[in-house]
Amino acid sequence: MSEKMGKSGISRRGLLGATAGGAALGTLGISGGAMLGGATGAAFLGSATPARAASEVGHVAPGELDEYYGFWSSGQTGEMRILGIPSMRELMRVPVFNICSATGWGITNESKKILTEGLTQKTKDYLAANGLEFPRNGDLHHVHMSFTEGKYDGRFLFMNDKANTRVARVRCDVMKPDKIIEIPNAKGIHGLRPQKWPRTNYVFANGEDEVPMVNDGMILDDPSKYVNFYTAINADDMSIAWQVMVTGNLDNTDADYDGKYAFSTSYNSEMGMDLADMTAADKDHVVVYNIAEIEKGIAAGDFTELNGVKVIDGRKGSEKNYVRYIPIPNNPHGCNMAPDKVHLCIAGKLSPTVSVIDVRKLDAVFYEGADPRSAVVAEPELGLGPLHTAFDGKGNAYTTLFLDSQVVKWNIAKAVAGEDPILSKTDVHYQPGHNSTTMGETLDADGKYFISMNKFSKDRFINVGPLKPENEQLFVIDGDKLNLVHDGPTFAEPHDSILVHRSVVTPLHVWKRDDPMWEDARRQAEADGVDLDWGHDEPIRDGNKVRVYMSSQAPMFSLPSFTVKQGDEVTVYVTNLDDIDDLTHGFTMGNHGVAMEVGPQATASVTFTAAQPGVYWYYCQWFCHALHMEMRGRMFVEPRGA
Ligand code: RUQ
Ligand code: CUA
Ligand code: CA
Repeated sequence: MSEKMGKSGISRRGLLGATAGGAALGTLGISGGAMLGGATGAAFLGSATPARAASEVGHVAPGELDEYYGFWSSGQTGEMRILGIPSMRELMRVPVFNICSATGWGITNESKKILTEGLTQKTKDYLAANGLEFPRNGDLHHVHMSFTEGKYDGRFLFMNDKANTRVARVRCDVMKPDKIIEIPNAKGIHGLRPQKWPRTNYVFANGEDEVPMVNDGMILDDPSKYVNFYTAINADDMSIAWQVMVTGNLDNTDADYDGKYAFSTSYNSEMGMDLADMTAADKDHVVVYNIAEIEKGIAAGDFTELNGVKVIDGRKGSEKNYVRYIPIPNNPHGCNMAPDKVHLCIAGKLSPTVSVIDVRKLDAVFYEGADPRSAVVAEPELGLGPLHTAFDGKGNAYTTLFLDSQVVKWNIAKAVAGEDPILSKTDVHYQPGHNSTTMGETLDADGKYFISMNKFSKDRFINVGPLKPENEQLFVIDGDKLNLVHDGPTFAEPHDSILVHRSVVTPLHVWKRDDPMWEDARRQAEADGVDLDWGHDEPIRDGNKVRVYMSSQAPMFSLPSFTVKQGDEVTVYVTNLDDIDDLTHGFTMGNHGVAMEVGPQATASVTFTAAQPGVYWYYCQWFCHALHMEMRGRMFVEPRGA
């Protein structure tokens, strides 16, 4: 067999010289017409984009495209989701902190590398003691996009994992994570926001849980020695830029539109360790970080190095010009910067108020010693349990009222003028947490749609057992009225979302062959003298490590079988040669707990031990062709000593 021929007898030139679908069909002696029922035919048919009719606001007819992307957190599911707005169709689930059977996230070598390389050694050690290479869960609350000059720039999405103190970055060109890092020192990364101005140089992340500064067991139940950390991550390489040690815990965060200040809410300024103590004081605080002063302090060496991170001391009494603490009533939660560039809105949670901070007054607080409360220019009473605030770019704010099960629309200028700011209240079902408006956290805020992300659905849907879905409600903003256009369940348990105009995001249809995602595979293939694009007829043996290279092209793998020995550590590399929209293949090795997605023009790899002799079938698990079921092959595992 020639080097350019696979076991299936398809020549490489033959494949590359024609469209992928056509070449495969021709080889099989099946006419294109016979295949039109298959996915390949559908992909061809879909390439002619039908004219799409304009529709009424909030309604998207079947076949019409949405105007906005919704990027959704999924809470304790650990993935990011992509929705179409206003249809609220769920378009994609992007595994990030979770393990995914469909895509192989957490199973492939490429994803395992991303999931492990950013962990601290200490975490790797105690995970190993539990038989794990990386955490198998995540708690993803906040998804936010990178900014350039106060507007989304469509490059990256950043998100937190509260459960395992991690931050991830997702590439918007392929909608896959490329970096996941554990944040040293801090515990329980909750609030997360990218810097808005001049661009996202930093991603800011709040540590919610208090622990001893050096958490090595020498200090245990002595909360007077506990601290919290605010972290600035370099967005371009996902390294830690610096941390600020603060008094009180940290909940939500946001940044201004001038690149000068960032903010965190704290509900536990008391440093209480139980509910009674965490709610004891009638005021907690917002921490204001002075970015330029912190950078100066770092440059001047005014830091302690802790686990490789430069840490500035911003605790009460030693805050210098690095931070200020602004007293805010009672266990505040949401922290939202208005796109008027002036007003920061802090939701009171246990207080029925939203505290409005004028960021122009912060210079006086820092440099002239003004009373920190002098920056609070309004504190309107809006209703019970205010949690988060969204904006329409027209001077209005929309705050969720958890206890009232309402969203209140109010006018910021009226609140500042001391007038009654409430414009309307709308019932939502039930107990809303986060909310967002289209482009509402950017200078492009357009005030078109509003989403209320409700924590309880109760009686809203037919009963599915004791575990109920959440409920999300999308409204068209119509003057002061909110008109409901979607009311539907979501699974555990979205917190935050952003609604991004589709013009901002332009993902690829097929991967580029030189993508860095599989650079290890590329390097290994080169070392093995194998053309990664095509694969190799025989496994490459290297002691008891065996590398199997194959390509896939609907509806075939280039290798109908391969042989290894019992006990071999087998790595299978699959390159999808199909260069067609929506033509994803997969690779599942039966009874080995191994599956992966291989997107068009992508390479993916997976490693497992062939522990038991016998015949094992592998197959493509993404439906790719009328002969998708036939897209399979055998692994022969020879008994040891045979
Ligand atoms: S924060 S509503 Cu409010 Cu993570 Cu969830
Ligand atoms: Cu390839 Cu299914
Ligand atoms: Ca408190």
